[in-house]
Amino acid sequence: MSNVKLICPSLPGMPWQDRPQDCAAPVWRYSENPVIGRNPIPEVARIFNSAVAPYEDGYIGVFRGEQTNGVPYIYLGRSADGVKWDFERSKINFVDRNGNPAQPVYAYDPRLVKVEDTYYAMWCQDFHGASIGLAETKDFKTFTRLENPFIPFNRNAVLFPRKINGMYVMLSRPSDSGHTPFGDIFLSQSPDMEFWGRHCHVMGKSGNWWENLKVGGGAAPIETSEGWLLFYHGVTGTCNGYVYSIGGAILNIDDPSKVLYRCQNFLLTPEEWYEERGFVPNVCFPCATLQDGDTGRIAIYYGCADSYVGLAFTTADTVVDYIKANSN
Ligand code: BMA
Repeated sequence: MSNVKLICPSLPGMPWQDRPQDCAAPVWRYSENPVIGRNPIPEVARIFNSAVAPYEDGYIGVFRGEQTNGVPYIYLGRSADGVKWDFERSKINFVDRNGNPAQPVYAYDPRLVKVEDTYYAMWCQDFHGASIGLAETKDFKTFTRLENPFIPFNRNAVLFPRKINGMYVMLSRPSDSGHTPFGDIFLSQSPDMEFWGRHCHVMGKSGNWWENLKVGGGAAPIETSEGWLLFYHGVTGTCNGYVYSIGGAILNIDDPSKVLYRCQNFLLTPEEWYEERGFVPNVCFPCATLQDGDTGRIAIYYGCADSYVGLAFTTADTVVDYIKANSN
């Protein structure tokens, strides 16, 4: 038995289910999935690829809502238990530093990461092509846009939850303007969340069939005694389109551009009806986790088939041991 420590606060009320007796997998699904179904609020047909965080007595999140006009946007949601969510009817209103409206044309695949006393949301938006949008909030009432960190084309930005060697650190995935058939994970640093540089390559596609086309950052990396635990998505191409699975890697704690271990097996791949059937079939797309520093429990929020949000569970010991044992 290993004893991997999660270096994070305790979160005793987080969603949790023990691994079923008959399950040997390193990550297991919540029995009541999907936790967000279709038509969650008027004018929003589907919510998926969304991110949550502990906030006050419960949880808060930024949710990708596919409007009934087909344009994706970000909606705020709140939950007492992390499972049952209430959404605001209207989209998040972004403002610039002067308080003037600063709405992106569209916004999708948001992540939400707290660094020190500020929550940062990052998403994909139009900036003369697909690129990363960034905003900060302290109260979830005012979302202030920051400079776009990267030029187009780029997607899947994920901030680390603390500064490393005094710098903010963000993963991203340079891409093209379409359903990009390639993509590696890069790392960039900033002293102030405005100027980004020191770009490094972290990892690309691999020879493992489930991630032999492209990879992209998923949930904000989790600090552990073994390094940064990264859940990411890996994509393969089939004669019927892309298949998105969840992969796992462990990055060096002081220099997370260095991959210490990378699991050759997927951690979760489309198997259930809500992952295999939907607007885009065969998609498991992780965007956030909750974790409890006392027990090592981890809950993964992932988009399912571009139609639903699912929850899956693991523990620090289980998943880190599995990644290390199956690393190539
Ligand atoms: C990617 C993104 C994701 C989506 C996935 C599968 O390019 O657009 O939002 O989940 O494709 O359609």
